Amino acid sequence: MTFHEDYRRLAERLNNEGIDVDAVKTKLKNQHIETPSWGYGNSGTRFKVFSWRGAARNIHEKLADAGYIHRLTGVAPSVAIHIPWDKTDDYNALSDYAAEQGVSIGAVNPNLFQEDQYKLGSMCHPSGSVREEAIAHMVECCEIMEKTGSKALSLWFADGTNYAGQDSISERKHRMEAALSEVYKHLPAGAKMLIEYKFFEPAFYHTDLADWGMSYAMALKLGEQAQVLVDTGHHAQGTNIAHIVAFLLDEGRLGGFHFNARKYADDDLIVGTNNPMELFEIYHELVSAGERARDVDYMIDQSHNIEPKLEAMLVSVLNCQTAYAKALVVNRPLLIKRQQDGDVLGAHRVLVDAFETDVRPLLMQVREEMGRQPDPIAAYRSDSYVQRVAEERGVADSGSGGYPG
Ligand code: PSV
Ligand code: MN
Repeated sequence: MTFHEDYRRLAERLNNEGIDVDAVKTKLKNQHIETPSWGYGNSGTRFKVFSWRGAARNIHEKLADAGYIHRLTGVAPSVAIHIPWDKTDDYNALSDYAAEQGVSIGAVNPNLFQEDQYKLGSMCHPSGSVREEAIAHMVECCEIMEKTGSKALSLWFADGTNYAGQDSISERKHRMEAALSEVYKHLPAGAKMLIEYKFFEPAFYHTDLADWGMSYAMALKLGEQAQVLVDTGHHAQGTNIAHIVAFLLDEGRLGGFHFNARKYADDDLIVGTNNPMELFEIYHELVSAGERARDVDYMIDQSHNIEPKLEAMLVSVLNCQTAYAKALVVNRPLLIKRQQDGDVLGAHRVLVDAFETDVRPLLMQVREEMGRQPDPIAAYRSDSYVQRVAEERGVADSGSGGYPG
């Protein structure tokens, strides 16, 4: 195949730069991107959900699809679940079914935004009884973690207010602290609580955890198991996410990512499409942090509407793989030297050189060594899986568990 010669030339170039290509390949083989169950069902915007023929209708079909993505890529071995969308009576059976599909259950995401009682919030709701219900739901999710072997409780709150004076911001903060510390006691041993933030939507005057600093403050109060989750779509325009990542890594509090791409708001587009340089910068900070990035969870959080579900997920995983590969081929000794010399553009050039490196032959080689198809998109496009599930499943109504829009 043609890529072998390209790979040989690239490996030679990298070796000449002092980069250990075998070590790079080992890291790429150990990469782990978690896909979300809600990315496999019908989902969309608040204007319209375009139903997709063959979209998964239940958690079993979602796990089967995730297993397919893992078979194609070799780097997506776990699936985040959302409760109650993915609720089932028998979580042991669900874990077994996931294992049969070649995947495991990853982060458990409680849903604290779709019930009527959460109109004014969940953890920060003015009513103590609503807060109790929210806490009980999260404790139930901790129990599901025990049963499924999940190691992450991933929390995002739609809590906030729409108008100045609607509620006391500081009181709501106290309610959040109290509720989180209650839930923290129920975390399974060795598990993480991931605290996500978002500066707007669905609340528009203030959200109770608006940025990384607020999540970080909560995590510090709770304890070591509490960590910040960075969703790349949850920042104001122009925010330097790589800086946030570097800071949290240095503090030992970066728990994980929700990857997606955005242009205007929380657009949930395919990660690395309109922001490849930003994704590379993030991975560069992760690679630079070395061992300090060891326990970070990498998850996709996207909700596709007009894109074919499986191809969108596949491209998402591959884009993360590409960004990681580019970050791994940064000539670090040269970068450090130029930084110390105060060589502004020379240092920048080292990053640009890595970003502009065509890592496709390297990734093809890695996939071949992993026993996968070198080009997963070509493999997917010539495969019958999509056609088969379209025939078997037909068109589900939009209530198949996912963002209804
Ligand atoms: C909503 O903005 C959101 O995308 C959050 O990021 C959550 O992580 C996700 O949905 C799942 O509830
Ligand atoms: Mn998210």
